[in-house]
Amino acid sequence: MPKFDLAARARLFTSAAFAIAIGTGIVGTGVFSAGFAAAGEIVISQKKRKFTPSVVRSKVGDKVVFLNDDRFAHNLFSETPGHEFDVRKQMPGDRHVLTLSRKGEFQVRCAIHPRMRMKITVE
Ligand SMILES: [Cu+2]
Repeated sequence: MPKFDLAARARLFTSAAFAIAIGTGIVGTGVFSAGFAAAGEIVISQKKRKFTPSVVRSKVGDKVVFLNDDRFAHNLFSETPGHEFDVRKQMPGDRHVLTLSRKGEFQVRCAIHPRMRMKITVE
């Protein structure tokens, strides 16, 4: 059997898998828009010692992804009762994922840069 046959089959398989993935995505979107709350992902950039966006409204189950887009370390934390966390040192380029597990409003700050602060409201 010539070699290109195998390659052609591999390509066919890959495109079929891709089509299935797209199909699932469409079905998934349809199901979620029918009334089930899909867990969302909110990306927050830390750049020039600022959070962008600095005010976030979200739902229980959502994930907040904090990206360090600066060239120096940050240290995310919250002292709001019931929402405490401390990331410690977050190096440039690092991602930190926070899953929002309870309702409420809390402030996120940086222990290294006191002016960095933002608010997350979980509904
Ligand atoms: Cu910082």
